[in-house]
Amino acid sequence: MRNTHPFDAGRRRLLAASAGALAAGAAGPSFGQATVEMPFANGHRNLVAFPEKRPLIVLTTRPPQLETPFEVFNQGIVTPNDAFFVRYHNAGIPTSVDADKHVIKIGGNAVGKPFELTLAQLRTEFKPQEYLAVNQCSGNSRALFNPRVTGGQLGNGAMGNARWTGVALKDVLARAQLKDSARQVTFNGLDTGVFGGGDFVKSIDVNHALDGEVMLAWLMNGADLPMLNGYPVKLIVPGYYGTYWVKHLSEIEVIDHTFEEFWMKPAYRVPDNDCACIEPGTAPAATRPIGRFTVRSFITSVADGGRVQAGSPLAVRGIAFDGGQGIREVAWSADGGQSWREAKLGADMGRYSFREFTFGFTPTRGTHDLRVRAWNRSGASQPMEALWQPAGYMRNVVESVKINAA
Ligand SMILES: Nc1nc2c(c(=O)[nH]1)N[C@H]1C(S)=C(S)[C@@H](COP(=O)(O)O)O[C@H]1N2
Ligand SMILES: [Mo]
Repeated sequence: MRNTHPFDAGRRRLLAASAGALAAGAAGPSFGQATVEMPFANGHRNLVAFPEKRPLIVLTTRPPQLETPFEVFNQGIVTPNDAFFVRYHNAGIPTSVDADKHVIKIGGNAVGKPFELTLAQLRTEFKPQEYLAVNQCSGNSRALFNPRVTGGQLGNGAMGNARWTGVALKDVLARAQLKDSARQVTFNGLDTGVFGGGDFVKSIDVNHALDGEVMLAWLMNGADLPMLNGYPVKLIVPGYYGTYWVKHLSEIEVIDHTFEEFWMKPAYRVPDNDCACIEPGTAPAATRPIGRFTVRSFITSVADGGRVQAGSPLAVRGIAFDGGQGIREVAWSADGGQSWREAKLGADMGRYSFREFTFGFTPTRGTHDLRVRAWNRSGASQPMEALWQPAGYMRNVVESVKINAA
């Protein structure tokens, strides 16, 4: 295990990159900086390489909020660490962590035996496990909401699929001697709150925490976690929105009540009904904490507005995922959803992973409105018309990719 972290060396780069982004924002693209136009109003963005990252789409620099350029999702089912999106709420983020000194404190009023774990203990005293799982921000695709909503104006790149290696939270909690009163488990990381909602702390129910799948991971795609993705250890909550995947994990508390501090209430809640949606402009009657992903699918091999050759066979590829049932079927349409055929599914890489699909057709001259729609193994699918909610979470409409064949 190493003491220092490349982020240390990259710290100057972080500052330089931030300054560059600010300068470019103020003075326009005359600095020669790479920029991108996202497909929505006010979608002009800079592409900047933060430490351990390739150039990513910058939403904010302090704290870093970075989106993955969508073409990355066509390059493989696993999202490379240096391309993986970054989301923070508070500016007080760690820029170097001594992995040999890092400890995770386990306590709370519903444990019989509080204790501390070093990373070395975590790695050696429990049985490791690993699986592929998608991490997706609740607000992924928020900028596509209509009517628009406030919050980070993200395109579709606040998601990624990685192989996570760690140990089951269940095994760690087994050492703490949970009391019968245990109701929820809270998670805190090294970053600190400066204003607004304060320190970022999340919670899940104790039954969920003990499901054997929720894990404390120190490897991402076989390598140390990038600093910006939670080095040296991060909570993995497969199938659940990224808000629960607490980075730089340092404190776990088992408590005898439902935790309702800012980041659980009022933040990160959805309308408490079947669609987690309401009519635009109305207010939800009741809310609940956001939970599992809805079903999504994306064409990755061709972008909206793309040009293809008329009369030649076109191979189309994409990805689908859901909250953990696994994808059962993907259908495709080249006529805006009037007629549908079945796509071919790629290898099953686990029920929390992206699932590849492919299909082919020979476009005639003109515009074709391509759509894909996925179903999971319990029959849940995607709506044809976008659902709306005030926080801009959980978008999963069947998207339209219009291509031009000439
Ligand atoms: N410590 C800490 N963990 C955090 C957050 C944070 O602000 N601080 N943001 C959460 C949110 S909302 C998301 S979407 C994911 C993003 O994970 P990533 O930055 O590794 O892609 O981190 C989660 N974990
Ligand atoms: Mo998020």
